[in-house]
Amino acid sequence: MDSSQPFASSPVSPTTRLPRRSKYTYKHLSTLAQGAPTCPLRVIAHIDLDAFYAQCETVRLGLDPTKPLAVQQWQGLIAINYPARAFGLNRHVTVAEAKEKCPELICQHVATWKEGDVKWSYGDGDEAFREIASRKVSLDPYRLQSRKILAVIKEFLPVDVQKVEKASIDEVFLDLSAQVHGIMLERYPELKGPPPYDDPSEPLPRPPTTALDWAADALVDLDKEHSEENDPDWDDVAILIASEIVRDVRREVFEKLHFTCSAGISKNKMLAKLGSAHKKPNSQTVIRNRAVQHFLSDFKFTKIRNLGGKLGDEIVAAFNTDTVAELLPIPIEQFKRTLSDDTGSWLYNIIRGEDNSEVNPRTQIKSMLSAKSFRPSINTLDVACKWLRIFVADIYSRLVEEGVLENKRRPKTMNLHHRQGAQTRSKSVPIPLGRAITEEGMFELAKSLLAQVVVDGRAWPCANLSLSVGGFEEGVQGNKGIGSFLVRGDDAKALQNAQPKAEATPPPAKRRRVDDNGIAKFFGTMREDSRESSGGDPGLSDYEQRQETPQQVGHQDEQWIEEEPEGRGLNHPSSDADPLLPPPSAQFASGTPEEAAPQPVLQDAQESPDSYTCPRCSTRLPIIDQAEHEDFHFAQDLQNKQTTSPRAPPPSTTKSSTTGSVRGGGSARGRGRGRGRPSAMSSGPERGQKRLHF
Ligand code: TTP
Ligand code: CA
Ligand code: CA
Repeated sequence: MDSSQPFASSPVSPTTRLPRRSKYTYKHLSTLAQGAPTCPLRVIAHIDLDAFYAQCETVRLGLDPTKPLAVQQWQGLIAINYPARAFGLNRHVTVAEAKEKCPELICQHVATWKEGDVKWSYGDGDEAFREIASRKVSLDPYRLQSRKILAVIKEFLPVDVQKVEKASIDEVFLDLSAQVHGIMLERYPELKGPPPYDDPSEPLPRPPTTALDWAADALVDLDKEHSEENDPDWDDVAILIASEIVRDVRREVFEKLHFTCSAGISKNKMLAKLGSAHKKPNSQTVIRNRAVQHFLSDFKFTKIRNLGGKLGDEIVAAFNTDTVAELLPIPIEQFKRTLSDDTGSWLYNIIRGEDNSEVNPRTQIKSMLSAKSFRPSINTLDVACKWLRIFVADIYSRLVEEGVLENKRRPKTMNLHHRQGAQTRSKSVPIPLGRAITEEGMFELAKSLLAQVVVDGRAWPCANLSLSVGGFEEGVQGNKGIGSFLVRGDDAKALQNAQPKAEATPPPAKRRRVDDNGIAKFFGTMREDSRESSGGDPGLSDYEQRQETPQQVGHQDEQWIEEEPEGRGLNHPSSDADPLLPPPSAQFASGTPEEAAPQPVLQDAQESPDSYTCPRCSTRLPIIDQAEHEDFHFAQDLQNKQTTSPRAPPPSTTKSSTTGSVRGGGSARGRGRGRGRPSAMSSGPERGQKRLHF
């Protein structure tokens, strides 16, 4: 399908000698300078690192890149370098199978955090797998390389015209239009104009008919109606210049960091992305405008951006085909009828290679998440807090890289998602403005969120915990006092809460939430609209919940969450089950079957050998609820401790309305709330306090 033959123009023929006019106008040329998405001369590149994690390990360990290497996560392989692929290895083989097929394979396990650690480390794969329950994968080393690569690319491209979008950990889109425009004017001064009759709709002169040197690029063959005998027009020239730039970028990345990558160059993002995967490794593929139909017609449309998931499946079902070629004869009206007007026209255009989506240079992170699924589930606050420590260390190190120490950017909120069975509960809290974000401070906030879950009851067993920070904002740099900039809305509230009481202005009355259980008042910084839901954090998209995200969330391909996989070890985003989210059917309102069904009441707990009486509050509870009940006291002790701290609002005088829901020996399981709770707050021996030392 592609030819590596240099594209040579034909000698000037009698027909081309006549009016040598381009198909493109001066107007088109000026829209190229602006990088307009509708410009027919537009040039976009997509760069994707070859076997990325594997290359990271090869580079980190200083290994010979021709040696087969795979990156292992528990017992699965998540990245396989090209020398290893030559042995037929792919992501679907196990470590044992891989070693059988390729005995000299180097298997490097990803870095992990170990429960209780404050730093991730590299270690032996077998050991990591044995300790899967107490370890969590860290992608920090790959993020670091990713950032370095992005920095090299940005440094290499001219600052004033660059448009770079980080699309995933190992991919970028470049809109090269403006840069290419500049080079075209330098190389072909006849383009500088002005246009004849000062009319921008006048066609440009034809480019000179010298051969275009495509160097070692993979050139996709032209559509049927075109031939290499046709002289090139400016779109060919533009794409050739882009291809030169991309070759230089790739060379720079290799020379500076020793990474190879592949690239696609075409008129839009969708084609460029298909192009980068077309010939790997270490190659670039050029899809000229005249080659688009030919290139696309062989494709399954499910390979196209945004058609890989559910929408693609629906289209396959509706039209009984998965190929672009078979969709092409279908009229737009039929697409619209079947799929809605917007999706129908989008599909009609996309299979014709039309995609006006812009390269979005905002590569700022929108949220950061650190999570762990527990198998088996965890059952105590001590263990949960150890994980919170790791999540905080993980997120904090990323925050530092984001410039949080210099107060360049800082997150506004912290969220904790807690999953038990099919139910996920989310708690969120504003991160107080006006003081530095520290690891310790974050840990305290995280614990306060967890304590809220515990106090609500039904915290254990816990199948998944995830901590995220979000709502990133530009911070204030330099030594500006807190009063020297304007603080609004939630920030103002957070700030008020963060100030020592004497300095704080009380929030407006309507904002002051009367929280019956008093916990909101105790956690002075708790968001007043603190949410609880079964569907994750409604403030974050599914995509954001999964990972550290660039600003734009539309691009869903090839994004990996850095938590343990469902199934056999891969975090493929297209896998059916999202470990962080409940299945759609699991709505909080409807409750789990256990919640919906009336629970048996302990008729005479005193006689039951499986019950115990809490020495602190004299509540009698089933023995299985003992740990949770003790955690409840712990959380309440923490509450009391914090209530008396100078920064927190005054202690609540409102008694928790839910404390009354559990009477000694009565049902401890009312609708998912109150399980394991005492019948009244009491100040018995401070047994739970010792658990403060994590
Ligand atoms: P990809 O770019 O899809 O793959 P790759 O870079 O390993 O190989 P290629 O040369 O074909 O581009 O993914 C980038 C990294 O993301 C990959 O190195 C490891 C990680 N990843 C997973 O963790 N799980 C997965 O299922 C996939 C596909 C990738
Ligand atoms: Ca890649
Ligand atoms: Ca990729």
